[in-house]
Amino acid sequence: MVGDRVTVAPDRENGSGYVITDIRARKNSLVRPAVANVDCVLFIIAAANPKPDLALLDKLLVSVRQKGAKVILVINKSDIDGEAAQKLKEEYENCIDGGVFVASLESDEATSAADRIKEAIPAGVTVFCGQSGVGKSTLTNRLLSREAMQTGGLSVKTERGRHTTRHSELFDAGEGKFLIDSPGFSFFDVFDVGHRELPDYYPEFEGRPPCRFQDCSHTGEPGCCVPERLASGKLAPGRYERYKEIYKELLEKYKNKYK
Ligand SMILES: Nc1nc2c(ncn2[C@@H]2O[C@H](COP(=O)(O)OP(=O)(O)OP(=O)(O)O)[C@@H](O)[C@H]2O)c(=O)[nH]1
Ligand SMILES: [Mg+2]
Ligand SMILES: [Zn+2]
Repeated sequence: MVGDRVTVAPDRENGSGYVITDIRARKNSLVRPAVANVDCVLFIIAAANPKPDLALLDKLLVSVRQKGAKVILVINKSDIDGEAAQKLKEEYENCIDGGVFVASLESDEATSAADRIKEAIPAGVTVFCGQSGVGKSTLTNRLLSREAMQTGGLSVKTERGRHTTRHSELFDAGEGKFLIDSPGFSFFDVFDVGHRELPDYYPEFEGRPPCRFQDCSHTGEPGCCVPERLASGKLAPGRYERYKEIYKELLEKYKNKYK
């Protein structure tokens, strides 16, 4: 897998090149994109074109948190809809530990945006993740200051990305930072989380005051923290609506499995 730590030896049989003789144990690995030993996942969404799939983003956030990687969110294409970009920033600021950035990676301010993002990226391996056409390869090129990856437009008819990137590739960005550009995707079917553990991956439910019941599902129990969290602005209404949908989906899955 891209991100694997391996041992190589000269390829004696062919007289040139190397062969992998050993793959070290993986610290973690992601399914989509398929990469190993990830320290940080940098999600990119577009303010518009393509329309952000926030339910997909919320599920991905849960699954990355489960793997114990840090998360950064870049809201790109603010030139197309600056207001939508700001709104998304407010919606996600309370649940992303590595920073939320609004950017327009094709404009004059792209360099300063890329500098801010680069600073937030920790040492180690960071993988770029998001729908096709949001600007993952554009950001890769900005951070490396060269055209390392091909970028592509959107389909005029569907306003979706064209799946320009077809493989994951790791680059050395200096300062001990390694970046992986990856292909965009729009479905996330391997979501291996039980409904009971779902709340554990929402930082908005943490803190005081806690819910009356320790195993509160936050879907309407008495004494639940949600009304207070919504009122104080810690929990964004959109995030909560999608949480309830995801919870319902996981509960259905659980019931179907044991019926
Ligand atoms: N308007 C606008 N267009 C942008 C911006 N950033 C990137 N683009 C354009 O969006 C299109 C898609 O960019 P890519 O970097 O190829 O997107 P990607 O996420 O790598 O897409 P896949 O490889 O298909 O997953 C290209 O035409 C870029 O020029 C931006 O900030 N504003
Ligand atoms: Mg790409
Ligand atoms: Zn609750």
